[in-house]
Amino acid sequence: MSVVTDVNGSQDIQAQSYVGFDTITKQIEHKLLKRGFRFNVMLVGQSGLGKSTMVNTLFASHLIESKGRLDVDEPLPQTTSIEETQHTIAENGVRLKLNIIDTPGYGDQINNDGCWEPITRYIKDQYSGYLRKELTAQRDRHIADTRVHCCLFFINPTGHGLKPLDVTVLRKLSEVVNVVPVIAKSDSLTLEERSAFKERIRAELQQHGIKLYPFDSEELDEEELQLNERIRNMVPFAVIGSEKTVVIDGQAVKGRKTRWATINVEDERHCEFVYLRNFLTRTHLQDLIETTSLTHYETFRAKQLTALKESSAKQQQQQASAA
Ligand SMILES: Nc1nc2c(ncn2[C@@H]2O[C@H](COP(=O)(O)OP(=O)(O)O)[C@@H](O)[C@H]2O)c(=O)[nH]1
Ligand SMILES: [Mg+2]
Repeated sequence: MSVVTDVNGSQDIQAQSYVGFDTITKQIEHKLLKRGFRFNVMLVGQSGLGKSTMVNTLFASHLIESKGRLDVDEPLPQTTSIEETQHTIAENGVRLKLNIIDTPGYGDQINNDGCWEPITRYIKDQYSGYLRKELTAQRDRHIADTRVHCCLFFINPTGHGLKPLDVTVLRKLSEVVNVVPVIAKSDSLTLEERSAFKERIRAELQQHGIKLYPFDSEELDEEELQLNERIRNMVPFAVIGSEKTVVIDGQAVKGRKTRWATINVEDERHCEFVYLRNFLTRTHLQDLIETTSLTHYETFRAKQLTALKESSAKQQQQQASAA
C-alpha cells in the first residue's frame, strides 16, 4: 500500500495508516507535568520597596515573610545575603516550583561601588554550574535548572527618573538575565506623575542603550510581536503590593486601605499589577525560561568554551616550546 501514489483514496489510507504522532503534544505535556515546572525569580531593589510583599501578592499563597514596620523609627528589616526560598504552587493540577532569590538591599549603603557584583556573580555561578553538569552528565539526564529566569527590578517611586546607580545596575543585569523593571509602591504617585515617570524611564533606557526583555525573534508570529511591542510600551509596570484582604463592594480583594480610599491592587484603574501578573504567568512564563537558556546561557557558554579552548591551546604551545 502506498500513501504517496494513491491520490483519490488518500483519506481512507490516512485513516488506516494513522501513526499517532499527533499525540506528541500530550506526550510532552505528560512528561512536563510529571517533572513539574520550575521558575526562578530574582528580586533586586533597595530594601523597603515592597519586594517581598510583591511576590506574596503575585503568587497568592504566602511565600516569604514580609514584616511591615509598625513605627517609622523602627529600622527596616534587611536581607543581608542572597537568600533562596523554594515554594510549590499548584493550579488545576499543574505544579510550579517557584524559587525566589532575594538579594541584599542593593544601593542601601553610602558607598555603592560594585554593589551589584554579588548579584551578577550569583547569576553567572548558576550558568557555570549548569555548564559543568552539561559537560559531565549523561546526555539524556535532566539537569535541575537553577538559572535565574527573571529578575524583577524595583525602582524607587521618586517621580524624577533613574538614579545613575540604577542605570549602571540595569545595564550589568540586562547583559546576563531577563530584567523586568517595576515602579514600586506606585500608590505614592498620582496617575499623571506615574505616566510621566514611566515615559521618562523608557526614554532614559533608550538613551543609555539598555535593551530589556522581551526580545523579538524570527520565531515569533505577528500576534506575539505585537504583544511584545505593547509590553515594551508599558514597562516599567507601575505596581502596588499588598498581602491584606480588603472588602470592596462586598468582594474580598487584595488591597490597601488609606485614609482617603481603598486601593484594589487588581483593579487596572489603580495600578498595573494585573498586567505584570499576566505577563509573568500567563503570556511569558515559558518564554522567560527559554530565553534564559537560548540567549543568556548560550552567550555565557560560548564565552566560557572559547576561553577554555584558548587556554588549552596556550598550554599546548608552552609544552611544545618547552620540549
Ligand atoms: N504604600 C505601599 N506600601 C507598600 C507596598 N508594598 C509594600 N509596602 C509596605 O512597605 C513595607 C516594606 O515592604 P517589604 O515587602 O518588606 O519590602 P522589601 O524590603 O523590599 O522586601 C511594608 O510595610 C509593606 O507593607 C505598596 O505597593 N505601597
Ligand atoms: Mg524583603
